[in-house]
Amino acid sequence: MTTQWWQKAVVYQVYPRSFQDSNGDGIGDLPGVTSRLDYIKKLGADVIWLNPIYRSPGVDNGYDISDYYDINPEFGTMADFDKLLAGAHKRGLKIMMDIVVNHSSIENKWFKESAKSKDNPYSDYYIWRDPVDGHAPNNWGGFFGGSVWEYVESRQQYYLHSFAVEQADLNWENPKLRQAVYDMMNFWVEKGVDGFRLDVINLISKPASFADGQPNPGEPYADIGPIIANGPRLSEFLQEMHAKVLAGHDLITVGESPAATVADAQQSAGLKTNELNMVFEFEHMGLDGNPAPELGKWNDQPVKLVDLKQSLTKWQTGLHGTAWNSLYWDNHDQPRIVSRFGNDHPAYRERSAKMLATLLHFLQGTPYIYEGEELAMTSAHFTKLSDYQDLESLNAYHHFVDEEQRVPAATMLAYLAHISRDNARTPMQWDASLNAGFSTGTPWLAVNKNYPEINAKQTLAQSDSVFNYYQRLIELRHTLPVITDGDYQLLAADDAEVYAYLRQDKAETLLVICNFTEKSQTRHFDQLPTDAKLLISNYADDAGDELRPYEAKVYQF
Ligand code: TEU
Ligand code: CA
Repeated sequence: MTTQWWQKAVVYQVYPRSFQDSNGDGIGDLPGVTSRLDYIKKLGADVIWLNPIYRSPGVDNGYDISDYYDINPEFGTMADFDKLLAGAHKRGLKIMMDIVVNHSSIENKWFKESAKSKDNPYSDYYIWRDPVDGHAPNNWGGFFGGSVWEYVESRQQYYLHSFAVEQADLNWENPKLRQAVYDMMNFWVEKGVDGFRLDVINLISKPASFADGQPNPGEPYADIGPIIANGPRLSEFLQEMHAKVLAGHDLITVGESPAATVADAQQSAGLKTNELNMVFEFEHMGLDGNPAPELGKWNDQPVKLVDLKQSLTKWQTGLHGTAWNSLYWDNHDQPRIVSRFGNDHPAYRERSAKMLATLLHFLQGTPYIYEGEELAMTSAHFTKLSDYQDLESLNAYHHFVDEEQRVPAATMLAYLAHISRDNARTPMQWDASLNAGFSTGTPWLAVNKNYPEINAKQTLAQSDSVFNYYQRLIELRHTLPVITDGDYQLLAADDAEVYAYLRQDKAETLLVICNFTEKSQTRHFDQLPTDAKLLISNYADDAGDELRPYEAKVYQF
């Protein structure tokens, strides 16, 4: 297969709520994004992924859509969207929409109709089941806690919701629902959007059997995630979506795929399977230590470098030549990477952020940069529960601390400060003025206190900035074919401090070396010829076999 444009592209993720407020209501909006297009262009990214901007009651910050054909009034109007799209296209930037079709809001017309009776045109748009012995149909528990079943009097039935009660799962077994989804996607394609990020798309095909699962330790519920991920008809549905929406358009597509294995991705993101271009896999996001399995994702443990190497290597070699990887450290669901895998102490923040960027941006795949990552913005590290807005964080705290007394409040707050989704949702830090230049009103989520030191204006004035480093990484991806096409070889798999790998094609080799610690390390690489060129580094000079704290360097030969 010849190289496709999206295989050389870099995507910049904009979380509209937190990017730029234009009217002082404390909520980022579409005119705000439009006013910052030049900034994204300056960075050098090719595509903007916009988190959901559709009409929504906002239970899960837009992942609960009540009208797929309309814009959330908090963000603006369809005219504002058209301006944003035109402004992006004028600058050679593409726009990728976030499509949420595993579930919709219960405020959606589809659901309101469906809930009315068992025989109306929408009755099979959702997953309804009769009670069993007066109870919910099974013991499945949702991503945001509690049962996945909610009873509705008018139908005397339960509907399934994998996430919040207000997010009802759509019934993909129903061909009419599928056609309605494709029609909606085609509406956006006709508008001229350039691609789709498909929210939890690998959960759409539910299993044939709705039998009980193995409950979690200490819980009445079994996690629905592994039960519904990569279901029996997923491939069939994606191929149908390809035929009815994607085929014949030169779009970029990425399917968010929790619990996907390499084999699943070879299918969903295969180079020849006619499904999606790539998937977001989660393995490297679940490696932080797990001190208490009964607390699910909640922890405050660092990741072990050897585990990270193993995981990334498995995906690099597993998909090479057969499918395509997406590369990410951060998004709106994860804490800030410099605080998680790097070191956000002022002495090491910029250096370790550049090191992490180096590691990721020389891998094979399409890199995603989450707003503020290019400034090495840090996790919010909130200290009080009242600082949080995210329903996943709040539900987990109430469940584990208040209801179950399974963990002391202070410990749970430490876990939230480490891994809560709100860590990355604080407003973009533009400058040192009021509210970091994000809004003249009160921001919907507190601005990180470090904004006077960490902000775009300050960064853009600095010649060796993290921003500037990302610019160079993007440029290198655009110009060096080996980054896109070369094969990958891990060096010293058991080294717990230094991550090193080779990228190689017929013409050249790159050796990438990253010191993950705040100590100097000495490493010698026999592969390195004496006349190799230092391509990029986060230090001003080269100390040879000595690797200084968080040093990253790439040789070309
Ligand atoms: O996320 C799905 C997902 O699997 C997780 O990242 C989830 O958000 C949670 O953090 C698990 O611990 C997607 C969206 O990215 C997320 O923002 C939505 O809340 C979710 O789907 C539901 O639409
Ligand atoms: Ca606003």
